Amino acid sequence: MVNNKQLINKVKIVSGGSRGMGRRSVSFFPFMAQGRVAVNYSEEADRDYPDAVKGVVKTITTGGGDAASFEADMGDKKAIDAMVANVIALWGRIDIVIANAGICPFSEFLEIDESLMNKVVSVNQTGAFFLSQACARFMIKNGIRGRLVFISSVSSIFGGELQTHYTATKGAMNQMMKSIAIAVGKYGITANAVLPGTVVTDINRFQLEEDNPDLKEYFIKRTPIGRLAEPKDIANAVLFFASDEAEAVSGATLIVDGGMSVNLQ
Ligand code: RM4
Repeated sequence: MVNNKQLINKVKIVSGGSRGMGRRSVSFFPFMAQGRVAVNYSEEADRDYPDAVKGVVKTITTGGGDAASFEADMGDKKAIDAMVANVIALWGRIDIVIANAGICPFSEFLEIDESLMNKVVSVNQTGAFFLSQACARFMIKNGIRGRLVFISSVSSIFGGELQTHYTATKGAMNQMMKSIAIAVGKYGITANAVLPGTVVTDINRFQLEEDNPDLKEYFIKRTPIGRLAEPKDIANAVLFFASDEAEAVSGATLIVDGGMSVNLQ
């Protein structure tokens, strides 16, 4: 059993932490709510949710934790590097990175233009890369045996008709994670990926609950445990990868989807 207490004093940074899985990962667990948590958000991405990040910080601080919000577009390396420097300036360390920020504008294959493709790649793939790189650089310099946890997706191994851009970035994330795991292992740092199945969050709420509710029911019917995975289920997997008990787990991918992706026949 993972001992949450071991994580409380560690500094966590969650990209895209103001909403969706990032929010739940942050606020769901005591080890997050009572610890020191850097909650990344993007003003652009949260323009329709102006108070989201304040709510997350409040959840943590009222839970006895220490939290601060850090604005950075995860598609901008300079902004990422500045954010990491600010987290270090505030707390003096980074122990756990949850590279969660991701976008999935459902689009017809033939209608995806260069701008949209570059946006999805820059946030989902290169953003996660440069966040982990900046944090690993600090961990290595300071002898911190840290944890890099990437929020990938079942879409990294299965296709999606309206996700030709998104699935490419998640497949790349898995391979990136494996290579990073090799590169940082000698420093006692691990890198792993959680692969959520269909989890209803802001990224897909419109598609699943307004545009095509039948699709949500279809996914539920295909899920052996009888319900879709929820953000708390993803947070459980994050908790394990972030723990001391996962010291020998690196380069791993863990599907969290209630069994849906193996239920083909
Ligand atoms: C996931 C999976 C879900 C979709 C999200 C956006 O990888 O494909 O079905 O709703 O992406």
